[in-house]
Amino acid sequence: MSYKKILTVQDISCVGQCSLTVALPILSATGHETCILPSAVLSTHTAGFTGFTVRDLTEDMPGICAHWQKEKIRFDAIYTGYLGSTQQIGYVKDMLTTLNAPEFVSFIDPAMADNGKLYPAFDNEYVDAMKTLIAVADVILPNITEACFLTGAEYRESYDEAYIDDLLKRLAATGAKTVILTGVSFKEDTTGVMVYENGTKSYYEHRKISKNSHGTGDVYASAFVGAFMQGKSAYDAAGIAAEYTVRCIENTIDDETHWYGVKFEPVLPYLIGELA
Ligand code: PXL
Repeated sequence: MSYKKILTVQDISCVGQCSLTVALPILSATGHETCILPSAVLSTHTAGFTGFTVRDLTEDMPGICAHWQKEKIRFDAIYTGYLGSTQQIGYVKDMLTTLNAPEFVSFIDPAMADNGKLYPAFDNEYVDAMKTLIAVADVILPNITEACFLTGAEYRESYDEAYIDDLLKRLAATGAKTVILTGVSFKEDTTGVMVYENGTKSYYEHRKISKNSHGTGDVYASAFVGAFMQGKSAYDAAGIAAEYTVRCIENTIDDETHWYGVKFEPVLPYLIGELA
């Protein structure tokens, strides 16, 4: 197994099983050193809880990065998720060229929208800044809603393969090298992931669970990054992450009290086994 040093930049939702509380354990389980840069601290995530507190950590970022540069700390990969402000997107762009080790890989999960809507904290200015970040990314992991916001394509709930092909081409035209488009479903009982690299697409199809779960985008992206950094191809990593995420949802679906996230922890041995 290879052992990489990965920096993940996303928020700490203290309760809610998303962002850093998901990325850190999953990346560690996939065998990598995981460093964190919290973008904000929230009492909970913003999808379903009300009255949550938010502390934006934008102001702390330049000092933290300057210290790392002084210490000559470099990362094999940077993986970003939910960011705290538009200004942070600029800081992250700088990090891709100041904190990068040789053979560096950047993974950008736009983490800003779902089901046709932006998350409450974000606006068009944030979307425009995110466009500039995905343009310099090695791998991007949008869902269909995010893909539409990032490319100006019309959001559709039902679609055909031609619509997805158009989205993939638009995403690649932004400059991102590898596109992992999640939540692509052509049939009632299956969904999947489109992997688009060098003008070639491949589809990983898997069973669909009707329940809409929170935090699964973060579970998916974290497992993908961990597997990819273990040397898996984008397609194999996409499949491993999908199978892991489906099992996490299945492990949670019968527990109505657990509506805010998925119980991903007991399924970690499965993920580890896939990478052994
Ligand atoms: O899972 C994405 C996410 C991350 N962080 C916060 C969120 C969400 C989704 O709503 O609210 C704070």
